[in-house]
Amino acid sequence: MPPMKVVYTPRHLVHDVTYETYLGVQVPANEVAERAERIRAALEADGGSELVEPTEHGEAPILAVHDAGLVRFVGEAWAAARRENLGRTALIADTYPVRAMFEGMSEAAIARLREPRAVGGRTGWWGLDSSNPLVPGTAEAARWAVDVALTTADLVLAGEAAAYGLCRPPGHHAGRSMAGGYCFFNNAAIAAEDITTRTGERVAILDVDIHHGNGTQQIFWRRGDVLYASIHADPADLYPFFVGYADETGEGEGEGATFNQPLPAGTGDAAYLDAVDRALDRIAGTSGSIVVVSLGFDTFAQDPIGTFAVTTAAYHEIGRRVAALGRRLVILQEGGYHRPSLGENARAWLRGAEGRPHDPIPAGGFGPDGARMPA
Ligand code: OKP
Ligand code: ZN
Repeated sequence: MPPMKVVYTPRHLVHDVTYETYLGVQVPANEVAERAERIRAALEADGGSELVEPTEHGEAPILAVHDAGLVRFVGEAWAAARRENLGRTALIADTYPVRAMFEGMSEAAIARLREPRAVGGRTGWWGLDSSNPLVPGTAEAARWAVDVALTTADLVLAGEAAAYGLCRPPGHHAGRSMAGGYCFFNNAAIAAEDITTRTGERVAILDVDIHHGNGTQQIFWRRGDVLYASIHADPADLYPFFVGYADETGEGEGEGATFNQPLPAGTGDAAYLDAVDRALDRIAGTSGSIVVVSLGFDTFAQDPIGTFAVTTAAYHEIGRRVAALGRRLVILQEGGYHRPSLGENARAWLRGAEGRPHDPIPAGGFGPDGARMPA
């Protein structure tokens, strides 16, 4: 396969996040604009791949996956927060409707709970965690990230063997009615839903970000037509903590269509590749011709918030094995926070998927403009 098309828009830049909070402490943000710019620059410098602008797809494909209230909240939140006149630069919730608050209440009583009026309450109502800053450009960027995902799906539905969408912000923690984990809309879930609706085929989602994609799992939990296969750090040790265990397999029509492989901290290439093979075996056992890949590079040894030890060479091999399934690939960016390695890791993964040699970059690495530097 020749170098694949890369869907990218600079509109992500307005999601300009500076800080997040980690257990209440303000720390420099991990999910920053530089991430996508590094990847774009590296792929451009590598040559061959064609940058494609996303096209607008409107709200309907988002509403096929997300509650209208979440979409409204993300759209209104910044303006509502600004009305408080605190001079804030980001909005982060502090009060969440955790399950213990409703312990003992019936499903009917729980169903009568409602979205608060105050922006603080609304942010908790639609949120998962307090590491998820919403900034003035978040709504716009989140919408464009969905359009990047849907345009990537369009390319594949139009016959491309594979295409890569440089989504930012990422998506796999966003549930039907919930933002969180740097995610606002679930780009991969929206693309998968769009693909299965338009083709009538089953779709598989392979999630290789180090974090379990709780949002994607939740959205398709009762769905038999969308397989969710994820490889991630044991939720007992890492965000999102509360779901992602191997005994979560879906329910109802979806029984057996969730396949979680939690792995221990320190997992390296060999054990990781074995898990990839198991996920691919499972996918091969389902019908359908398209796989959506939730691609994270936070499994990388040097990732600042990850706990695995996967190498750049392994990313090439993972890309190769995923493509060897023989299905068409809608590859969508999720996490990955070691900024200096992101470009090279994306380049290695995509080259593997394209069937091109890894051709590691010289010791000098990439220059600031993404150009290959001599050793
Ligand atoms: C998003 B994706 C670290 C707190 C991290 C959120 C992690 C979200 C990861 N200081 N909490 O899956 O890469
Ligand atoms: Zn992640």
